[in-house]
Amino acid sequence: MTDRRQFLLGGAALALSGCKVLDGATDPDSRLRALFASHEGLTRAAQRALIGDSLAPEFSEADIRQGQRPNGSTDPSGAAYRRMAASGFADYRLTVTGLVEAPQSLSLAALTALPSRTQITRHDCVEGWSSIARWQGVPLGTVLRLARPKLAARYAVFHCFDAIERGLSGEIFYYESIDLIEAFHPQTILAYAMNGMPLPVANGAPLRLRVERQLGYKMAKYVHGIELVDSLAALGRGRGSYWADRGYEWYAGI
Ligand SMILES: Nc1nc2c(c(=O)[nH]1)N[C@H]1C(S)=C(S)[C@@H](COP(=O)(O)O)O[C@H]1N2
Ligand SMILES: [Mo]
Repeated sequence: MTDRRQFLLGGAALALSGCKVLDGATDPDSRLRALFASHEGLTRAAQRALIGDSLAPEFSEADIRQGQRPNGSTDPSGAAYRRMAASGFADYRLTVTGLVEAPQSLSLAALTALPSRTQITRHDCVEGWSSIARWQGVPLGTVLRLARPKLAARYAVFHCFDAIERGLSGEIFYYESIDLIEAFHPQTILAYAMNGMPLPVANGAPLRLRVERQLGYKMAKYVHGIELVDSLAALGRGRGSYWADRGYEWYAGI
């Protein structure tokens, strides 16, 4: 409110003072300067209201009370995944495809060689439980920058190894998506370690997404592919994620 009022007052001052405004701009006490300052404040407030500037809370080691409870898929049964797991994910590749200038195929060694971020955060599952754990991984933004997103890219889609459903029409593999603002958020990481250990299979080995401002189902486990797209219409039933296609929110803000 204050910003808005100052902005309006500043506008009136500008209109009244006519051609003197440029001189006034060098005077530190001038209303014109106040106008510029409050206008900057307004722009920042408007942008933040739109894109969100919040960091999810981070905790201390002492807040980690129990292991991360595995939920959803906990042991993908596909032959390719089982083979990879048996060899310690030595053959694992993360692909980055779609609307990018430089498609990527990254080994775990390549991913862990990139600068990492570690964060102790709380995971909230829509089913009503939470747990605090320490996650280490490479910021998703770092990986996307390697692939150089094209201007048309709007969403990052995550393709996973686990068949979450087996029906008459075949297997449905878990899929999720976030927009590029969330993708470049500093706490959005591709985690390969949890509580100081390599990520266990039950929690999404070898690589799982952490999107700390949203609910657990957004945090795709067993990720093998990231695809940049301009629309979610062609994915699943068109709402952007396995669970969004089944009635949950696509933007699952906490
Ligand atoms: N690939 C994949 N990712 C997934 C799921 C899943 O079944 N498959 N379940 C989701 C849900 S509902 C939750 S709460 C978290 C659970 O993560 P955790 O097993 O590490 O606790 O993973 C999410 N990501
Ligand atoms: Mo969940």
